[in-house]
Amino acid sequence: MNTHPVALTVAGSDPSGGAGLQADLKTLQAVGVYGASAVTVLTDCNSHGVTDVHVPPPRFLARQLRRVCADLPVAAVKTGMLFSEPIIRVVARFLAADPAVAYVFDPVITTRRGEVLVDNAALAVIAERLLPRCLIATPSIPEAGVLTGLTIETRDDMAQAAEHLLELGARNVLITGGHLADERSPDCFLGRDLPARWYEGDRVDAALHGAGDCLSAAVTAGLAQGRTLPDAVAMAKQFVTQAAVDSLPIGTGNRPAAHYRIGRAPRKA
Ligand code: PXL
Repeated sequence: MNTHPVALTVAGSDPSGGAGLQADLKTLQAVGVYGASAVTVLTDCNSHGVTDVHVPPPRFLARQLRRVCADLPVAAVKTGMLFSEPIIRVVARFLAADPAVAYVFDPVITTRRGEVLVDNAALAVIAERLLPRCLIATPSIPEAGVLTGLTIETRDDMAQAAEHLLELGARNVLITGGHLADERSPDCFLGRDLPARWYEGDRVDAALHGAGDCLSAAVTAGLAQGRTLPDAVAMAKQFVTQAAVDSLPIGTGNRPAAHYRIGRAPRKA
């Protein structure tokens, strides 16, 4: 009998390993979940940013999704970089076919530096097709701003944007506070059937690469393990805060969140 939880990330490839599906798989592994990945797009990316994107045929993504799910007992799915409208439509069809699977929607729209990771046609359908299906959406402040059209500068703005995202169809939303001009880095949770709350976290004074991917992957891992949503989010917030504290300048650009260090065997003395 299979007793090990399985989660699937549907995301773009970051060959430098700090963001995208590579960050998701490392996070799933660190939390103790078997990670599968279906690739949406290939980026030419490193810790300095994305310079190019190659988009394989969307029907190839549909085939990956079909074959992985025919094989593995996927308990939770997250999406990351989807990039184009045809890809979003493939993902929406896939998720509609299995309404029971827990779905975490990380609306990867911009990088921390403001690079746009979706094309214009995709922006129009991303909220319409995916927000109503997800168990939780996890936008950053700039991403929540794009989805709602609101300017978000304060905690009150975050709470208002979260309400707006519920009105747009999300069941639960966690707006991450990494971009807030604040000494802390609070995440704002709002749900239809759960109490609103703030997940507090210390701000780490380092420019990070892939921290948002790490958070949404950890939420997905928690759900695959059978945790409740509030428990999965609390675990994920703790995980990503530790991954930020532990981050190292592995490359010459932003620091990858240290999903790769958590849970490792202690070094020999
Ligand atoms: O962290 C956002 C992100 C997601 N997915 C891919 C990326 C990036 C940022 O660089 O390259 C593939």
